[in-house]
Amino acid sequence: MSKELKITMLGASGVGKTTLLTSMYEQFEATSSQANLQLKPDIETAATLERYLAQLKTLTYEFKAEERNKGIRGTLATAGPESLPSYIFDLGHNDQKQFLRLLFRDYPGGYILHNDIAGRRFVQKLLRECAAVIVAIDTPALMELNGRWHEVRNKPGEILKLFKTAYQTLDEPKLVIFAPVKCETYVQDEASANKLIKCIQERYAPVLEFFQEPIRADKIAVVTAPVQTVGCVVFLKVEVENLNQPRFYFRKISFDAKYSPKDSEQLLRYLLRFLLKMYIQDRSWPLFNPVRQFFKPDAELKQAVEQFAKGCKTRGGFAVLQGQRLLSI
Ligand SMILES: Nc1nc2c(ncn2[C@@H]2O[C@H](COP(=O)(O)OP(=O)(O)OP(=O)(O)O)[C@@H](O)[C@H]2O)c(=O)[nH]1
Ligand SMILES: [Mg+2]
Repeated sequence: MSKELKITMLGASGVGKTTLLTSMYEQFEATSSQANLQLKPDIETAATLERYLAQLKTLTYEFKAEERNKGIRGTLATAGPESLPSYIFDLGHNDQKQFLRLLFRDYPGGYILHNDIAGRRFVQKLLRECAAVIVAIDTPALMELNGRWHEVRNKPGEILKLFKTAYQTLDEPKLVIFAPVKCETYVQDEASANKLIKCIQERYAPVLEFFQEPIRADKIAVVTAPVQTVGCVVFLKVEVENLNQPRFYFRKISFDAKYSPKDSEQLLRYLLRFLLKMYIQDRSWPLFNPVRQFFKPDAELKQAVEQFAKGCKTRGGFAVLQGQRLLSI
């Protein structure tokens, strides 16, 4: 039986789902090898994400940029949800044959809208079958003007409805990572980073309350993990166009600033920490059978993952909001 585990992105259009996936890819190989782990993308995955990486780097070409005319293009699925690829990464150790296949799913953000029946059904299915969910957050929309554009951009109401359907009854534990993107402006010091966490707790309160309900509180781990996907581009201003649509403008921190992403490997560290804990707990959760087969009986591998997972940040905007027990190794 193949050892596969699924992880899905979640978020509205343009919040940064594909960017997060791309910046994780960019950092995976480097960081995992430091921990004596190998995380290899398959050929299609590498080709597609390399292309997105080149697009993402264009964000640093101009000093001032209005979003959407630079960077990654919106994800399309012309042939419907089933035509969307999985992004495949094989996690291994010491070039051993034994590996765990991580399947990441991404899709057009329009799928979370209430009028997209097929898209929503697809996202709900992903939420049920995935061990972990990465909720991408458009941070300038969350933070600027007291969150005036948060609803319009991040659609927290639709996110809540999707979780309410998919997580009504949970048989196995889940990891939910709230990942603020385009957050360079808001994590430059500890005080601003703590303000960012507080805003997430306030503006996603209904979702967090749903996760804390007794029937599921012990089965969901919730983490905040701000990822600086470009590193050198910060928020400049927001202007309101026709139809009351906000347009966000960004600028580079200096003319010659280069593409310098930060912390995208933290998403992998928290994910592996959670999977390792599921293995250690050794409960008969079918979703985690692949993890059991992967770790058993390889003590060295377990140690390598433990080492890697110990690198999880808990400051600078990183925090475990719920389910510490599901992450303590
Ligand atoms: N300013 C700024 N823009 C960014 C950053 N990261 C990504 N972007 C841009 O934000 C836009 C949206 O990012 P995407 O990753 O395409 O968003 P998405 O959630 O995949 O959007 P859909 O595919 O349409 O659902 C793109 O144009 C990115 O290039 C960042 O750190 N700063
Ligand atoms: Mg996309």
